[in-house]
Amino acid sequence: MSTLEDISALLQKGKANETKAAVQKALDEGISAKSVLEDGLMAGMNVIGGKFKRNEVYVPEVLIAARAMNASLDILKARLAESGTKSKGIVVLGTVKGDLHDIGKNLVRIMMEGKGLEVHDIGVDASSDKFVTAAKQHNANIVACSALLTTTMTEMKGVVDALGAAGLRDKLVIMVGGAPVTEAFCKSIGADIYTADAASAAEAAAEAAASAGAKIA
Ligand code: B1M
Repeated sequence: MSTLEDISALLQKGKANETKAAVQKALDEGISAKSVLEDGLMAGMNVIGGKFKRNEVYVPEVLIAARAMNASLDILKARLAESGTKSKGIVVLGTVKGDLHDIGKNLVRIMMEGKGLEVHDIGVDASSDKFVTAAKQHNANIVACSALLTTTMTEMKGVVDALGAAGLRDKLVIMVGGAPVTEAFCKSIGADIYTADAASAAEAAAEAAASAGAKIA
């Protein structure tokens, strides 16, 4: 079995320490962080996702796999966050109300920090009020919302509306993403930017922050 297959298999079993060790081994073997993430960790999580859908595994198994994934992301963090040009920009990032999925959001944070953005992560199950309060408190230029459920993605409209009601809508860029979210959905709720993955989210945020900076100056 290759090291990447090992990572996928260990993650599926929820063996956090062993998954971390295999991730480190893969990096030591010269396998890229991107490949470790996509062909090892995410591949394993997709297998778990399929089994979860078919009721072959249940929430506890998925939770321990998620714990192994989050623990392994800590090791990958430094390598994924390429030391690019620092872009000034302040982001408030969270998973919307009712939604507890945080792995994608955590990846978005890692990638954005890698672009030099200051990211304030308000966690999961974040209400629109929490987004508004954090945006004010940190003087954010970007509010970024993640959702993994078709039942919670609609909360993103609540965030857009709440930012509007607070008079902040024209002062910041609203980004949305997560598996069920689409470009058409983004437009329909009046958000600004949809991206399909964490790396694209970080690139789009850095660009948006750069143009916000230009507007302020
Ligand atoms: Co949940 N779950 N889950 N789950 N879970 C899904 C999402 C599901 C697709 C599984 C399935 O049926 N196949 C399904 C959703 C169906 C739907 O609505 N369409 C589902 C369900 C139904 C549920 C529950 C309702 C199950 C239940 O209780 N009966 C429940 C809901 C709980 C809640 O949130 N209120 C639930 C619970 C859980 C756990 C708690 C057990 C656990 C989460 C643990 C955690 O996150 N710490 C969990 C997990 C792990 C999954 C799967 C297996 C994996 C999700 C994941 O982390 N993927 C998932 C099935 C799957 O995706 N294959 C599933 C890896 C991660 C890197 O990908 O988060 O998509 P992802 O992030 C991607 C992109 O989406 C994007 O970037 C990342 C890649 O670079 N992205 C952004 C994410 N946010 C972004 C923001 C951006 C831009 C891009 O800009 C701001």
